[in-house]
Amino acid sequence: MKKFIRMIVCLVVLFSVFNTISAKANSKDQKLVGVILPFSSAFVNIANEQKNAIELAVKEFDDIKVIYEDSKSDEAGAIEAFNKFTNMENSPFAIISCASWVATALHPLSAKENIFHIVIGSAIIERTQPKHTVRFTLDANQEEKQLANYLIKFNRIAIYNMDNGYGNNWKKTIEQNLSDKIVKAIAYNPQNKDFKDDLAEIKKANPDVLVLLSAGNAAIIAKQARELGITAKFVGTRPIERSELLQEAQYTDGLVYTYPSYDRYHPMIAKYTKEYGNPPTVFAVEAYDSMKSLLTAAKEGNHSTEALFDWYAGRTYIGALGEVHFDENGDANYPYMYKEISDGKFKTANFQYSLLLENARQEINKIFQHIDQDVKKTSEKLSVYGLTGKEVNKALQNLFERNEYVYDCTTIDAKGIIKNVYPKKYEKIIGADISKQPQIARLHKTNEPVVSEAIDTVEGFLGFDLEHPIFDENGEFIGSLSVLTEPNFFDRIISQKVANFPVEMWIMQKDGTVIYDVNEEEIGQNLFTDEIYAPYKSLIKLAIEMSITPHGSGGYSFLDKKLDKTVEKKIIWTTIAMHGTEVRLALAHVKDDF
Ligand code: COI
Ligand code: CYT
Repeated sequence: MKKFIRMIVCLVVLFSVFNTISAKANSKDQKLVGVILPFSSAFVNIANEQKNAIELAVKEFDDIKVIYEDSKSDEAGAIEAFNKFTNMENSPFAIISCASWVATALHPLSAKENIFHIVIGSAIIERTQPKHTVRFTLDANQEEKQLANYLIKFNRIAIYNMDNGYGNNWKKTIEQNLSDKIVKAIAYNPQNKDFKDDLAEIKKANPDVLVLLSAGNAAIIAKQARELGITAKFVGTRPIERSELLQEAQYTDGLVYTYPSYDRYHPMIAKYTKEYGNPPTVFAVEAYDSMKSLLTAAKEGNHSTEALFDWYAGRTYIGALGEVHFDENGDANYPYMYKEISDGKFKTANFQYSLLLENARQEINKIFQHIDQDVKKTSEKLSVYGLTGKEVNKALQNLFERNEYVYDCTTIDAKGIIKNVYPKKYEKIIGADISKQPQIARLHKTNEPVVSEAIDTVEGFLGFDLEHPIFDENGEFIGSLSVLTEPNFFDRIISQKVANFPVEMWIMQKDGTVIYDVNEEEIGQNLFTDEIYAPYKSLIKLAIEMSITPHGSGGYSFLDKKLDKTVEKKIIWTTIAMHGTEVRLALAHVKDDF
């Protein structure tokens, strides 16, 4: 009997335990969202801005409740706030939180509690759990690549960063990529008001640029730095665009920083400005998009963590941030650009167009020069070995393996017949007569190295051929050594150079042929003669000017990046020249994007 009672008690206990577990897992309020913001902290202005923007988004939906909790200034505060939500009898179906350190602290907890989690204002997150957390902020690694493009021109970099999960991790990222240039790095408590001692240390290191990984504090820091006689350029990141900086414009003037190029014409921007008296920063823009997208997903019937995560993953969401692409991990990607403080305002930095164009030109040039020197050296070797045979095979293979942008290497005889090729898999082109290709004719005439224009190669694609003549030991011309660039040669270089900037680059030959564009359909088309360009008179006029002028700028109207609608574009161009062939490298951006 005793045994029986014990068994019953056991069962009852088990049952009730099971019941509370399952009750807890199920009792989510599908109308309730929890929001955790750093109200009692140095970032109170950011928190208030986010709250305002969230209220705007919520107004567009019926019957939604939002509860705000204060994460205060650190991880402990955030966890306390999170526990308040999960201990509720009817807990929120989703939680939105701000700040990198909060994101990293709450990410494993939201997975454990199986609650859907959105993070905003979080450039850093240490992800350990799949499929629970969606992030609206671009990762610091991405932003840093863009910032580094600018920082690289300085020689003595000092870093002054907030001592938290944002500042410390961002600093590490810069250190990883530019370590040999860093002369000083100090972390500061964001609650401080006096930074003079640290700044005196920084001054001693004599930096030519001071990177401030800061929010509104940057205003006082800039003031105290200038008063101490620090003349270094100020450089910042996304959280630095705070109104405090304009109040100290005489000290912050010239600050350059990376920032999202969000949609300035989105109705949310005007609505926010009207409602709250100040224009929003990207913190509000992100907060608005996060809440609006979440409530849209919920309205479509998604409430479980899994369904919500899947709604975002792989999606391109169009909101106030512009076009936001979420990858499979739940991380957002969207364009950033350079901004600067000038004339007391936050402005799009004009230098970015020429900087990006020049960087791309130099990169393409450097690769061409490198290949060119290698082809030259190899062609000299072949004066002993000739055009075929074991040694030639080896030389072609080595040349190929040293140059990642090369599609194949060939030897061509004095009549213009291909004699040998590496890789061997293309051997069916051996014997092809390419004497009619203009660069071969030119090489035969001058016996000088050549670079072709875009040619229909015997390999079967539109390619570029770089050739050096081969002379035998008596100085007789016996043929040439050729390398063909990969079909995606320009794309591989340029897509990296414009990555995440709201600009596009294209390349035109002087005869009007488009030899590179993000739209593959355009490659090989001629701007002067092809039908798709005919309706765009301003573009044709510009192309004519480009064909006769090595450097310049202008404007035209044409289809946007996705060939959807006609937009006004601004453009600058420059020239890449190699062995008598010139092409125009152009950078264009939509006027309205800034
Ligand atoms: C970030 O962590 O990415 C932020 O922007 C946090 C902000 C409160 C400074
Ligand atoms: N192919 C090649 N012309 C071609 O068509 N490999 C060199 C030159």
